[in-house]
Amino acid sequence: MNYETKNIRNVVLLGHSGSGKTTFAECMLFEAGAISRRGSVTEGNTVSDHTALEQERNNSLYASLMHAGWKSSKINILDTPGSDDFVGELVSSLKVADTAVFMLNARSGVEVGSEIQWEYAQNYKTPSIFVINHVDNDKADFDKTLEQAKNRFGNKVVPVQYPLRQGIGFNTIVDALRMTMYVFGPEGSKPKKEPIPDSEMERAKAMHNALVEAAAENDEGLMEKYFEEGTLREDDLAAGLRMAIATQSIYPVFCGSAERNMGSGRVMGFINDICPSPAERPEALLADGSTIKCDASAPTTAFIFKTVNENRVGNVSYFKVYSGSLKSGDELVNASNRSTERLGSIYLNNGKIRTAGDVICAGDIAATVKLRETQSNQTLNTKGTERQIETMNFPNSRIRTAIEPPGKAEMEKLMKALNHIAEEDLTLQVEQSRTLKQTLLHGQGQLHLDLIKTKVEKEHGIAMEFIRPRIPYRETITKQANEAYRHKKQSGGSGQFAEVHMRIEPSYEGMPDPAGLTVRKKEEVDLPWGGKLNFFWCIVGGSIDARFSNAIKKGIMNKMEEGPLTGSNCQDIRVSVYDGKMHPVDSNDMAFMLAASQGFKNAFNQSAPQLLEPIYELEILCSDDVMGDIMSDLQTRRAIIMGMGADGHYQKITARVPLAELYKYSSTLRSLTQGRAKFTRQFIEYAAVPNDIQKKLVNAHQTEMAEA
Ligand SMILES: Nc1nc2c(ncn2[C@@H]2O[C@H](COP(=O)(O)OP(=O)(O)OP(=O)(O)O)[C@@H](O)[C@H]2O)c(=O)[nH]1
Ligand SMILES: [Mg+2]
Repeated sequence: MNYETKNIRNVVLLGHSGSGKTTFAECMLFEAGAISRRGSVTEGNTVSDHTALEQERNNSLYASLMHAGWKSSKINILDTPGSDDFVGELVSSLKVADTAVFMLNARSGVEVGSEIQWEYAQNYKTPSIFVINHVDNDKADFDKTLEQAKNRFGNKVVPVQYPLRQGIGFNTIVDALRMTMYVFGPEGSKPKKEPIPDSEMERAKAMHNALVEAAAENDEGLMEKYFEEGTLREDDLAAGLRMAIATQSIYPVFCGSAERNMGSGRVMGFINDICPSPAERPEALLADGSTIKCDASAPTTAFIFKTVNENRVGNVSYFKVYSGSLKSGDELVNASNRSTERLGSIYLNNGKIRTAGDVICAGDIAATVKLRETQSNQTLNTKGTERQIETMNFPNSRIRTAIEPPGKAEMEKLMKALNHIAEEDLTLQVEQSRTLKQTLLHGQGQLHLDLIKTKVEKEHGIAMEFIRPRIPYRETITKQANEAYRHKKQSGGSGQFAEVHMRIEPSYEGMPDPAGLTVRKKEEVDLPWGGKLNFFWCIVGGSIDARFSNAIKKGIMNKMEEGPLTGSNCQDIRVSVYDGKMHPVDSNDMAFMLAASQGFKNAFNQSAPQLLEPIYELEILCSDDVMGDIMSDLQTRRAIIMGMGADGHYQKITARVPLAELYKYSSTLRSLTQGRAKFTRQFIEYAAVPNDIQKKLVNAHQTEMAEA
């Protein structure tokens, strides 16, 4: 069956881990008749959590695409993992969703994972609705959860429903939009509709009026009608709500129990009736800043938001059609690399179950296989159009680890596997660091990296061990020194001779020229690892030929790459070469390079060298009760607290911490707070390593060199 743009609803399920997204998705599919039996997360047989790893862990690890026909709509459902470690899945799903359904847990209230995801949804300006789930839990508190949601997400959070008899006996929902009461049988599913009893009328009416007001607020015509008649007719109310949702002027709240399959049908009805189709969203942004209209009759533009490598199938590419339509056999051109892709089969997904799709219209989401040259974040167009959908931005990595290098042959295989995984997981970076002489993985958290390890081992059959990553220290100097160095060597017939006199100083912006020297030429070299070398040629009277200046600079750069203190990169140094000697026969580039290297090293050691370490700024979001533990842990990490205070009903701590003290921070924070805190980190600056630590590091390096 082909769906038109106006009947497409792209929905992403968001919410803290355990809030019930996967269970709710299962209800949606079951209610829509897409599956005949409702699976459960604990039994490992849901449509969404279909990978072996997810079933083992009873958690979603990947976003999965499903779809359900509901009335006239095709609802595409993207179920995301709640854990912050898999934020990449959230970013790509939000990119293509037109409505976010936030699941909240009525027992635990608004949890930190939902808060962070809320920020993402706000950045994408995604219309959002809430479902307060778990109301069948004996400790469920709908009102408190609603209050917290209003507190945190603002007064546009407006309830549509509330539960009666919440807790173990829960079976009834009062719906203030329809002014109906839904009473469920023990199996949930389709409820009986009953009139709202008198005892609930006052509350239901007040809620209804609040909804009517919210619906009228955005439209003068509706507002007038509302004032005249004191209420709105059903179709006006629907039209007002449609506008309010699409413009994020209201975030309606539903309730239910996914476990008992109570409430999902009504939410799907609302998605069908009120939530925006892709064409009712603002036009999508293109990379060049212009926008694209969701118009099925325009030339085709499709964006690959996710690629998954599947056993025996190869790459499965998930795409959203932003304009036009596509079908199997179409030829499209990749806007990034100009390659032409002839589309093979088109699939509609329900987790791992794929059915053949026909024409996929603007706004719809589907998958295809065997694209040759196209990856995630790339756009395919009808020949002759060159649009590039604005690409997805993934957050900075928050954790890194090094890999114990296996043998050479194994290493090649390992790198191939890792690069393969990094192609589908855009939050994983694989770095072969020349400076640190380590292969590093950068990711979102310990769970994320552990998952990569499991994949490498299980799917690629390669053992991979994590080891502590080295710290990219830097070396610099704090005072001036002069050094005259002569390199002289007689080997066989010809000899080597070069003498270089240099002054080295810590360099900074706006620094005056070196006193007492005549500067002939200034070069500012941007070092490949960051920072600068200012190289000044101050030779007067031809004591060294200018043709040797490059060799001298190279000698200095070599030493700067492996600094004298700990073998780390050096930065922010000015070297002025002001005198020296040449030999008419024995002087050559090699001799000057060696003289400059050694001379630089000697000068460096006399210039009060200073080791620098990377400092990261952590932003930690946590609940009050775990704040003390987080703070005392930070004290042990040489942290400088930059700020601390309430952020909604959470606490936000901002602290600067040396990278060297952040090893395994993600796991520590998780176990310290039982997952009730989240953090982001960002590189801020290089700062001086304290003296005692510098001494230890230098000694350790000397010992390592002596042993090598
Ligand atoms: N009592 C009760 N349990 C529920 C409800 N919804 C989900 N659960 C249970 O809560 C657990 C977590 O549910 P999931 O559906 O896996 O939660 P999720 O939001 O998908 O979690 P992640 O995939 O980790 O983000 C499962 O054991 C469910 O059976 C509910 O409404 N009531
Ligand atoms: Mg899940």
